[in-house]
Amino acid sequence: AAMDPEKQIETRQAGFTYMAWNMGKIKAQVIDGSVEYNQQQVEAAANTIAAIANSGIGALFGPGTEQDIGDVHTRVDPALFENMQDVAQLAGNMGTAANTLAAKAATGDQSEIRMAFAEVGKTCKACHDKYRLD
Ligand code: ASC
Repeated sequence: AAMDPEKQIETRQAGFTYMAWNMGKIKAQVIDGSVEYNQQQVEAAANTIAAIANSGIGALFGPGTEQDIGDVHTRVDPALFENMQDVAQLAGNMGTAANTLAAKAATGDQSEIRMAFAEVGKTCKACHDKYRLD
């Protein structure tokens, strides 16, 4: 049975929030240096991002999820639902970049991780710029 629209919105937001938390861990360790680098932690974070990015999160943008439902607010641009092919490509780019980040994280090469992290961030932003409101 398909998840109801409200639950789809909440679940996709949970996924993106969880990715963002893991992006933040990598950023702190390899970009900002505010937290000491720990290869195992960065690798786990990258693997988590890749798993979510490749989880088929697009299935949570079903009919009825293009606008707020009661207290559940979504920033999605309704235009997303008219451009699912483009969205699938953007999502695919994120999955590919996330897989590369996971592979680099496994090597422990911080310079390579830094570059791969930036590439993942670009794929997040590409979709936000096109299909996220406010
Ligand atoms: C993150 C995060 C995003 C993206 C975006 C990249 O860490 O939470 O939404 O990267 O900021 O530009």
